[in-house]
Amino acid sequence: MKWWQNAVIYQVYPRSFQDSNGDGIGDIPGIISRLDYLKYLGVDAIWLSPVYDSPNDDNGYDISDYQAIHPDFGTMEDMDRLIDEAAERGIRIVMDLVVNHTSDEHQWFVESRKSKTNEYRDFYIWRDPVDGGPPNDMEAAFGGSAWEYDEETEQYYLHLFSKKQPDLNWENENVRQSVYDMMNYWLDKGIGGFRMDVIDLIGKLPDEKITSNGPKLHDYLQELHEATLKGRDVMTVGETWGVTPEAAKLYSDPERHELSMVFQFEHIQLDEKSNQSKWDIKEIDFVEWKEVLTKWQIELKDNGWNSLFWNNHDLPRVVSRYGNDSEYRVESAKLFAILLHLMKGTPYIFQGEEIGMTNRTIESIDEVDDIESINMYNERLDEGYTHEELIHVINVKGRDNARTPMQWDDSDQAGFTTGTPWLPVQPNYKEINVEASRDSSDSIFNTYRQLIQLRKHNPLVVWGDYELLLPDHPSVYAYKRSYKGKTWLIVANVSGKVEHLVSNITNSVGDVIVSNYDKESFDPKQSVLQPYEAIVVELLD
Ligand code: TEU
Ligand code: CA
Repeated sequence: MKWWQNAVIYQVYPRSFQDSNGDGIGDIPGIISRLDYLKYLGVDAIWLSPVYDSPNDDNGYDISDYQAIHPDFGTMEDMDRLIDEAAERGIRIVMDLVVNHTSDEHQWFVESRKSKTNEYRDFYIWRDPVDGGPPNDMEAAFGGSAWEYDEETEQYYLHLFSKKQPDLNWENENVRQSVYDMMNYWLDKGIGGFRMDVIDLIGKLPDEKITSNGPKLHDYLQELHEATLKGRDVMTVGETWGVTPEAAKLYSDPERHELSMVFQFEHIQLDEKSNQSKWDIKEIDFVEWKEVLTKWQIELKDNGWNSLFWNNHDLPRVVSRYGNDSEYRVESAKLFAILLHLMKGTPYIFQGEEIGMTNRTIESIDEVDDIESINMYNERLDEGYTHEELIHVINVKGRDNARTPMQWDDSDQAGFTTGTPWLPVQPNYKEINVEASRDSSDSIFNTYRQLIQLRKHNPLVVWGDYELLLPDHPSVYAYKRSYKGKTWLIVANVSGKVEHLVSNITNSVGDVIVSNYDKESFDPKQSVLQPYEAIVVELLD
């Protein structure tokens, strides 16, 4: 068994976690000051979103120096101390690895754009104009063409994200070797591994307009493994938006020596109209949602490994998105925790999820920080969308939802900063905060704590087979996990209505293992489920 197979990972978005010096920006000393909290929660590792030097065009996902810490976040000494102090508490630090692209202010790109013969020219993807315009019609994720013209050398460079994020040319062996050297620098510091940003794009063939899953992708990853990860007890998780279960096995089958696991986003994308964008939203079909989650549980059960998540720094808050963030906030937040943490794979908690933090509501585009939302707003306003519909969709899907400051207590600025936070604290912090949650036994926080301990102490949670029950039920999600003759039943009413459940499960039932309604018994043959009720029981013979 690998350490990450019964681990729970906690994602820290450093700008918004804890400020230590009153400049309104979260920082590494701030994270260190909260390690005891994370230890108490019980997590095994922190996935740390980028803390490297960056002009912050995309909040740190545009890196200008992989081996320097952004002064906003602290110094390399602070970083080394974070790794050590976390280790003392049994927590590993998993670094964000953003190597599909760099910042345009990275020294490699500064050199590259100087001349066609510069030794760094081929570190990036440069092409001649075609008919006086860009080489082809590829689009960037943050709007506009993926090609940017550079006057200096009269060629275009490729950027799949913002124009300040030029794509690295992975076909160049020197690029790959430089990335491996940088990775080894971090691995030698004793980090716990890497989360690999949009790693499925590195095998791109821009001339053929192929971006994800290019032909050499897996060769590169095997080479990367050999050069960096081999023989080290670390975990890796690739961010792969376009992955299928078949491809996920290619990444995560241990025999292939690539990655520990990938993030797949199929369940996340079920609220998008087909072949449109994240902003073109539709109602989720609940039965389909269960089917998709089940498919991944079944497909990766033997030769691969799943990551389990509802949230990250790019996604809206789970309780607002799939649950009910007003009347049933506590119940529905616990329900989604229970559903996810009883599945097979490695669960991830995004900061604030463990206290049921909610989406942010804005009225004006001036309130938005995120480049993705701002560019979309401007582009679509020109195309004729109304202000109201655009603000609505930003409130539903925008990335700032996840990025508001962590709510620690009910003091000014929620205990996040003594200054003015870079993004406003949510007005609901007086009620929703760590201090209010930590010491109350029936809090969302304590449900997360309990679920983490269940995984630690029950091999069934880590290894058990998964079976979906009542697949066509329009509001109940029920599944079984079984391992070595033991079976647990998980039942959740994913609706705000009372549900009368009838099933053909004839087993007698053991103790209640988890419940978000304090239930002491449960009859699966026939029962009444309260709004957003979730319960876990053992099935006996
Ligand atoms: O995200 C990948 C990505 O494709 C996002 O643009 C995604 O489509 C969108 O945000 C979903 O809401 C990764 C990082 O997680 C993101 O923060 C970065 O902006 C992006 O890569 C570029 O590095
Ligand atoms: Ca600070």
